Amino acid sequence: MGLPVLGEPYLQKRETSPTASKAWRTVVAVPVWSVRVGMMKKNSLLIPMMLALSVAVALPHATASLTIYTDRTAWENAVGNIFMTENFNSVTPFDLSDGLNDVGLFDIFVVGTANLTFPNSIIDPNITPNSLNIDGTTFLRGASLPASFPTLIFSDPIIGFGADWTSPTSAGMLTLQILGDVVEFDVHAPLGGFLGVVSDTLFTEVAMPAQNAFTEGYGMDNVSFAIPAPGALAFIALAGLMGTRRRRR
Ligand SMILES: [Ca+2]
Ligand SMILES: [Ca+2]
Repeated sequence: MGLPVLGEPYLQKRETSPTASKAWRTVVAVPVWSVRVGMMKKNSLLIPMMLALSVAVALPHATASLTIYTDRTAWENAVGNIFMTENFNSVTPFDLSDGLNDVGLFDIFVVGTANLTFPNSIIDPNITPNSLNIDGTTFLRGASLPASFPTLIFSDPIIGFGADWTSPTSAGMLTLQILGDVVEFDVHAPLGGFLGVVSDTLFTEVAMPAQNAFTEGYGMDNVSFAIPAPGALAFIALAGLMGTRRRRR
């Protein structure tokens, strides 16, 4: 895949992080903002891209406060019923490559080297029947390790994300990581089903690494995401500024 690609430098940075679960948490706790600022010194070619991203996201702070939903209707109401859904049903089945893959309404970046014995794949159940399938239609069969996993990359900043899942809680223990916050499936969706979040901070990436050194296999389909309305954006920026002021006192 060619460079530069939105999100790729950050992801490559994370790719070099230690695989141990404890160390991983330490690394992801580093604010996204500081990682990107640090990289600007190393590669001046990245500066225009970083600036563009900074303006687009305009993050007042780099960590998000996430509200978790296990009911799809409740999530839809929380984002004001303004969202889009990718069900993969128009995607021609293929195995995801390392790096960036164009998948319908968003991209999927495979961090690290995809597991060849249990690949990250967009699977059509008519071609490859699979127990991880969710509703009998094309879906993502995911495979994640701590340092090898798919990350969803959205072209516009979003405020909410959710999907239907199967079997995210085997030995590997799938997590969602959004702006350094970790959402664990074992607590919120032990048997699969809907898991979604609404954030107080805009984000463009949803990483899906496993916590442990076991490959976590899972299914994902009906990926919904919410791009806030302009009025909501102003409210988010105001809330962020107020939070910043509060912390300075
Ligand atoms: Ca589908
Ligand atoms: Ca599993």
